[in-house]
Amino acid sequence: MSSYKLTYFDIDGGRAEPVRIAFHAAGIEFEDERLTFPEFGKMRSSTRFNSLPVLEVDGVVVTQTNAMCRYVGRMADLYPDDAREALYCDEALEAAEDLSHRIVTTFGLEGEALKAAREKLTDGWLTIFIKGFDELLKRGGGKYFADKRLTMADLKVSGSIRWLQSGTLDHVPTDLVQRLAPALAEHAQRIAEEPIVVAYYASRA
Ligand SMILES: N[C@@H](CCC(=O)N[C@@H](CS)C(=O)NCC(=O)O)C(=O)O
Repeated sequence: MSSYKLTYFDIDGGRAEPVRIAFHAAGIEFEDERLTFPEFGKMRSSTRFNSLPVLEVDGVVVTQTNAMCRYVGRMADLYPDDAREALYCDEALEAAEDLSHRIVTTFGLEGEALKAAREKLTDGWLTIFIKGFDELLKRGGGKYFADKRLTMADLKVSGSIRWLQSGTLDHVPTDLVQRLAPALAEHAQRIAEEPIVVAYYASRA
């Protein structure tokens, strides 16, 4: 039996969260190493690309969240077998990564500079990505992004949407998604209520 260790920040969210949920859904035990930000600061330069998450599979280190999403997603039956549906799933996974990178460019700013950057982000990239995800959801049939069933794409994109709605991103209106794409807001809520997601958080309680 293989051993798995997933290292990420001590938050219930972010890049590693879909991977944690998928491990749990697959019934695969894994070491869930959770670091504080200062702890990460100390070991940052020892990670391959100076970032988290890092997954160890039988002691072999792997990086890149979407690679992990596909790998663990297959084991959890949360990744399409069909090549076309996998393409759709991947498109949503990669777009969610791009969205994170756009948001991260505003980290570290303060005061008026932060306000200006977040307002520009809201009217620019956030609007573009929200509308884009809405389009992907419509293409998938309105309920899921791919394969007419729950996949890693739903777990990942709904996490991003909940982040936008959370109020933790100062100057990003929490009702932005609801205003621009109500179906996407409804999707995020529905995915949070999916049995495998509920079961994962129950296991954390
Ligand atoms: N392409 C990488 C990006 C990883 C990444 O940027 N992770 C963030 C945390 S979610 C990080 O470690 N940032 C620390 C830093 O840039 O110093 C992936 O998909 O895993």
